[in-house]
Formats: sequence, structure tokens, C-alpha cells
Amino acid sequence: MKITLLYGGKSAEHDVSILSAFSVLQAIYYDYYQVQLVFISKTGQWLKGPLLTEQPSVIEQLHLTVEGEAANATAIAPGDIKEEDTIVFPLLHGPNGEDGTIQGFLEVLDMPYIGAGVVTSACGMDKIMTKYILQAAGIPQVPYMPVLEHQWKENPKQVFEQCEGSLLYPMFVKPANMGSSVGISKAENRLELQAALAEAYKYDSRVVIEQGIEAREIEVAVLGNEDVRTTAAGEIVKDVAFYDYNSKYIDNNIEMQIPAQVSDEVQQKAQEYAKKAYIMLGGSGLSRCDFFLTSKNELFLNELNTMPGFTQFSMYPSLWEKTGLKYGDLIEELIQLGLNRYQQRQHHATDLSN
Ligand code: G1L
Repeated sequence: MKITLLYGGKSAEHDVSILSAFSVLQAIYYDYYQVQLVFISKTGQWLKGPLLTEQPSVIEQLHLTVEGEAANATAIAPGDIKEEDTIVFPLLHGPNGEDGTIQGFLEVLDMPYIGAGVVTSACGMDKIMTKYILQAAGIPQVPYMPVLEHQWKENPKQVFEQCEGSLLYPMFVKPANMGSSVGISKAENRLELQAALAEAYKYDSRVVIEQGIEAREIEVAVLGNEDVRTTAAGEIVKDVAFYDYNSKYIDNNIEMQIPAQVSDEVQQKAQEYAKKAYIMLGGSGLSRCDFFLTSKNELFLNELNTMPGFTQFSMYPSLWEKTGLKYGDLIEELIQLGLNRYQQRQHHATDLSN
């Protein structure tokens, strides 16, 4: 059987994706799989590289190019990745960060793929959608207010009044899409709120304003299709109150504490909420569920990340490792879950014409 590894991509997470891809390629069981590399360049070009039958030795082998002497790939149309007996591992965000797009494309190609489906990917990536669904599920979250760009443009005074009427400073202003900290800022007053909104609208016309809270950050890993399993929570130990994209993803200077030093009750609640949110969002494959925990032991669900950091040392694989599931076995498990979901879908009528 073949795995097509899709990595790179036009999103801000291009480099993180290459790191994750290299890590995955070290752990795949080559006795069972061959791996077709497909790299998406920063400009959005799809490049088909070699078919690997063993681990690459250096990360440079993943930097595919069609140029000159060093050429090790050919430019392809996205649809050219279609092959029989092949599962796709989409280790990247959608071309413009609006997710569910890659998953939808793979549905159209009628190929099995690893990870969450279309609806879960799209909703998990959209902070406003996630909040609506969590609200319907009765899962606690921090007070928030969605503000669309046209509302802000047309009536800023009303937006200020609504915010200040339902939220306390400091507030956090976040673009609705984007998995990372890009475009996010903190506002201590009206003037800063105005600047924070302007900044966030550079990235998305849909923005959410959240009540800022003093809290620890804990995360739970979720895995499965119908049978949903969760790990104990881990904690992101921060030395600064708020850290930026570079410190979180590029410099990789976050410390993890696994399991998180929290009460059994908090552990249990976190797992219960993670599982419920996963099911409400129609989860399959995997998700990392992120929470805020206050000093009064109040737990708020922050987000469900269907595309978590995925190097061997990232939080999601580490949580499973601590639970006894090794990185290589986790990848194998995700492959089986992807294949199962694909087979399951074949049983449902998608064409009612006959
Ligand atoms: F395919 C999976 F397993 F669902 C999957 C897909 C993407 C797991 C993790 C990721 N993560 C990423 O793509 C990344 C955002 C860490 C790099 Cl771009």
C-alpha cells in the first residue's frame, strides 16, 4: 500500500509542516508502506517527488524543486495525485488557511485520507463556528463576541458598546480562521481594542473578541472514529503571559508537563469535555483539545485543533506516547482510522440516481 504525504503549503505553517513531515517519515513502517512525496511550495505549486521505500536521512531531501541540476521533482496538477490503493496524509493547512478545503478536494478525488473530515476541519479551524457548537453542547468557554468586518466598518461605536457591555478588559482579539497566533492581540482599553480589530481584519473578515482570563493552558489528545479515546491532560508551561507565533512554533520554546499537575476532577472534566466536543464537531481521526484552567479550577474549552503540531516531540504525539502509544503506532492507528472511515462512507448512498 502507498501513502501520499502532502506537505509544505501556502500557509504560515509551511516550515512547521516540513518539520512534521520529516518526523513522520522517520516513523512510518516501510515494511508495509511506500511513501510518495508531494510538496506544495510557498507559491502554491504542487511538486511530485520520489517514492520512498525507506527513511530519508536528511530533511533537505524534503525540499523538492523542479529547477536546474538539483531538480528532484516534477510539477503536477493537484488532481494528478489520484492513485489506487493509496491513502493521503495531508500534513498541511488548506491553501489559504481556510480549512476543510484539502479534505474536500480528497473527497472529490475519492481517496482515503488521514485525519478529520471536511466539516470538522472547517469548523475546528473557525473560532466562531467552534464557539457556536460548544455553546450548543453546553461546554464551558470564555465569554466572547463575534464581530464581522462590515459590522465594525458600519458602526464601530455599537461594537465598542456591545463589547464593553458583555466583556471585561483585557480582551483578546482573534481572526476567526488561522490555527496560530497570527493577527491576535490583547486590548486593555478602547483605543487598543480599535487597533487590535484593525490588525485582526488584515487576516480575516470574521473576528472574535474574547474575555481575557488569567489561566493555565492544558491540552488533551483525542483519537478515534466511532470509538473515541482520550489521554490525560498535558500542560503548556509558559514563562510569559502571552507569547507570539515565533516563540510558539518556530523557536519551539514551549515546555510541556505530562501529565499536567491538576486534580483528578479537572483531569476527568477535561477528558469528558474533549470527548463531547469531538463528537459534537463530528470528529474522526484525531484532534487536540485545548483548555484554559483558572486558579479557581474553572475549566474553559478554548479550541479543538484537527491539525496539531505533529513532530515526534509535539504535544499531541507526546500525550499518546505517555499513554503507551508510540509515535509509529499512532501513525499506523491514524492510517487504519482513515481507511475505516473511507470504507464506512462507501456503504452510504452518495448517488441516488439509480
Ligand atoms: F492528517 C492528520 F493526521 F490529520 C494531521 C494533519 C495535519 C495531523 C497533523 C497536522 N498538522 C499540520 O499539518 C501542521 C499544522 C502541524 C503543520 Cl502544517
